[in-house]
Amino acid sequence: MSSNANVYAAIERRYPKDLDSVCIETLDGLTYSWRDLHRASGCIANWLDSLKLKRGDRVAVQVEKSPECLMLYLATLRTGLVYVPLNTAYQRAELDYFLRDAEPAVVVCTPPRLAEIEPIARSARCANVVTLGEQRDGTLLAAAAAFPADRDTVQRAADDLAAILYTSGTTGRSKGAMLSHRNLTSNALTLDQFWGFEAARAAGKRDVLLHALPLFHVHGLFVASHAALFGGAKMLMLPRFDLAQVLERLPRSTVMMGVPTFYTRLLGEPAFNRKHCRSMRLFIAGSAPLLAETHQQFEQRTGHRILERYGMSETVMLVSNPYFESDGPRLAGTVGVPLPGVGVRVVDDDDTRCTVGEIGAVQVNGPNVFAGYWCMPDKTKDEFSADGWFRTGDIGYFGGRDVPARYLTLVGRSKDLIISGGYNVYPKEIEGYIDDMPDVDESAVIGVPHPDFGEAVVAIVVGNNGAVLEPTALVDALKGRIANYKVPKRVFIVEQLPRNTMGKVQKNVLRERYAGTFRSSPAVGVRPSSAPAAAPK
Ligand code: MCA
Repeated sequence: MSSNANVYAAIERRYPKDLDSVCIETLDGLTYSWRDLHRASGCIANWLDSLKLKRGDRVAVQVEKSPECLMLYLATLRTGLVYVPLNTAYQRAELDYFLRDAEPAVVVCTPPRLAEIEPIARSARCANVVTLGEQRDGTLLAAAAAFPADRDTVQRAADDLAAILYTSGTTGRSKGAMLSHRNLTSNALTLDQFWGFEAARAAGKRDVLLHALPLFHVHGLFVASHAALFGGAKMLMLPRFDLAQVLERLPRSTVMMGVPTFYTRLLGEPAFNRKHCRSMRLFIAGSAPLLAETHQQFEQRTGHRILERYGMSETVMLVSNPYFESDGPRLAGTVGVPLPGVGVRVVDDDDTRCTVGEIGAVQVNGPNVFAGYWCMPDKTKDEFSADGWFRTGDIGYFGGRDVPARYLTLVGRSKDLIISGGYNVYPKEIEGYIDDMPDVDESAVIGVPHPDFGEAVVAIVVGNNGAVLEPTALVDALKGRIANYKVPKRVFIVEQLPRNTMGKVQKNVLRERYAGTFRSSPAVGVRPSSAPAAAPK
């Protein structure tokens, strides 16, 4: 048994026997075999080695989703470097922060943004800036093509750093969650068993995973891609969630992972029905709460009970509804049971366990829990209890009426977090930008219900000395400075913000006051399908 704890060594040990079988099929029908993946990531890894970097140096990547992006991730693992994926929506100010914080030795960006990003990388003392396009173009692949494919995977210890995932910070400053090889491998192996990939292989079946998530977050990169790579499954890789393209490929798929918006959009398509799901064995939802009514509507429409699970960038997956009946029922409205080998507890303010049914703070420990935040030892210390459990920042309880005691229900977040279409948005960051604008006295940013994204960002703004503020001007000023998904979908100008006797802004009052903002609006943010919804063939 190899003692190499490198994630890639674990993936390689599990490659299917037939290396020439298809591993990835793209939107255009292009196919990549497992051998292609292994050889191409080998060439990129050998190019990375030619830069004479040190183990643990960072590779920051802000590129569109593609098989080559996944190969770059695998190459980073194979060389013992640290992969730092960045949301493609991040703008200059955000990138400047991430690159100065992570101090990467390599930055990989899209060809069109090279002129904008290169100076930012240079100012963060990064000497190697290369590009990767969506159509196998860019300087990275051109450079790697000059290198041989053969190489070994460097030896890594279980607790060596494999990736840094930036997760927005309650105080507005994003924090780099440091994930080790052990965090990633232990979670992938657990999910391989718990979600039935292992059983499918044992039954001689090969899963086909429909992959429509971005590759710069845990969900799309470590949960979906690792499920396929550790499970020997074929990936039907879509650039993003496009309703028509998903409908067209569902009949050839067996597993799909998505945020709740994926499922509400499928339900919003009258043509979507059981025939699309005839080969499917599993629909998984996560990254944001799945409404029990969505769960029920989906089951009525398709006969499938969506499996909801609960994860974080800091812990990968920690709780999941069961796949196998023998592990228990799939209960709408709960996030399921702690995964095998993962400890989850609900505690009061003194970190004392709550009784079943009692609401408290959710804490976790186990091989999936990260080592801490990059260059933030004090912040890291605050996030762990004295006995070493990670404070998730979520509120919940075990059990409940007709719910077994080991099932966890989340009821909210102690941190001021908005989850919009599966993306985390922290109000403090947006409030900071708005409050810096001329004529603005103060602002409050909240999340309100949204038919498509689940929650949408809304800003309530007070002008300076009665200055007349123009909502669209505020939105335009924000666009181009921060990622679009963080920009308030609506801005309300008010005389003053509601405050409690302590003078603290009462965001709960604002959430109630503006709860109906999007109630009747059409599901905005829904990309017009590239073609009329495909009825299953
Ligand atoms: C796009 N827009 C959004 C969002 N996405 N606005 C708010 N929230 C969003 N999530 C805006 C765009 O800025 C654009 O605005 C307009 O909507 C249309 O953009 P488009 O790209 O066409 O949007 P879309 O294709 O409809 O994307 C919606 C989406 C996408 C499919 C829900 O956001 C998505 O794939 N979300 C998944 C995110 C994810 O992977 N989360 C996992 C992280 P404008 O018109 O003004 O330009 S959480 C995680 O990893 C943890 C560990 C876990 O447990 O999973």
